[in-house]
Amino acid sequence: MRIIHTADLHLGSSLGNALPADKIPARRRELVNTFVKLADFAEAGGFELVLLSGDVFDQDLPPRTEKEFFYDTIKRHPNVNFLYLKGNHDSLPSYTETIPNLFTFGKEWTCHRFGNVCVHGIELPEKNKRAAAESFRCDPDDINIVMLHGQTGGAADDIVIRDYSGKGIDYMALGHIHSFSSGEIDVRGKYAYSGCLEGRGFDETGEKGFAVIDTDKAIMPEFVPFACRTVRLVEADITGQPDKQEALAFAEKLVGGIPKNDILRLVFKGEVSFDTAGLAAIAETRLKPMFFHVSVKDKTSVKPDVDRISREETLAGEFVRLLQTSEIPEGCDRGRILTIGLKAISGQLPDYKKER
Ligand SMILES: [Mn+2]
Repeated sequence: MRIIHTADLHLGSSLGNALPADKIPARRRELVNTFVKLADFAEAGGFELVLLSGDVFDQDLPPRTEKEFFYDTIKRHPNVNFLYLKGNHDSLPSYTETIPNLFTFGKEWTCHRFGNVCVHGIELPEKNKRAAAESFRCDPDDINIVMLHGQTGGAADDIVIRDYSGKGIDYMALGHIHSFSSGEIDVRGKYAYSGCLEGRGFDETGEKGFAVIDTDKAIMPEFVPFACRTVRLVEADITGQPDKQEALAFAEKLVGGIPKNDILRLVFKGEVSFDTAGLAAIAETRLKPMFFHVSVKDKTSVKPDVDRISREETLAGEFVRLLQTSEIPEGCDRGRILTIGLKAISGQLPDYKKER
């Protein structure tokens, strides 16, 4: 039996932290559409089960559009069984009707059987997730899949993987962590986080998709990239670049191979000998037509020509001479004081702070 494991769709996300207001409605529709495409993919590829390991919706009371789309998609794919375990964002039931190919879970262990495949799940409490492991039972002669939502670790409020070892589990389909990762429960079982289906912000960079397993073979979760666009973080170290134009050209070359569809954050880094005021804004304007959305940050530090400035009969010169002969309190960075002081004197401090 071929099975898709996904989680953390976060349908109905506000997306306000990552995208400008004019891009949000389109991106929100994309989150829904990628789920529809996943259902199409499942049906076309003969997948019998789609496991949804929590946080399908971004909030307990999801927007009506997203809610309707989600349940309609399930109804329109009657040959695929959808198993929906609630997470910490969608902890209240949002289903109001019975759908024959939708299977849900609750606060006690529930098992849904499909031939020799048993899918067990429990909606874990916020505190003391460990207690659930003690009450877990299954028949080791079945193929046992466990769905859980939460982070793995060693504390009482974590999902502790070793608590589930030796219990006859073949696969744990986890949700909550937004990147794919996998590991071993014991000699028999594997666990995996599928990651989210689409990256929503600059804290969800890199390829996103779902995991597939085949219970007729040795179970080995395989990651399938599926997002319609990728959020990428690119760091451009412009140390040694002689001026703004060269720094821009360098950055443009660096991001040249990134697909036009993507969402990009470019961060300028390094120590430079020229004034970078306006660099981030110019780069953003230039790169804007190339991507769905671009955000540029300037995290460079300026390496001022201290020798030259220290000889000037200017306020900057006076500041540099004073700084050179001053004791710096412990924990303070002379270079940073120099950078911020010179920015303040030249009136660029507001820009400089905004760009960071
Ligand atoms: Mn979660």
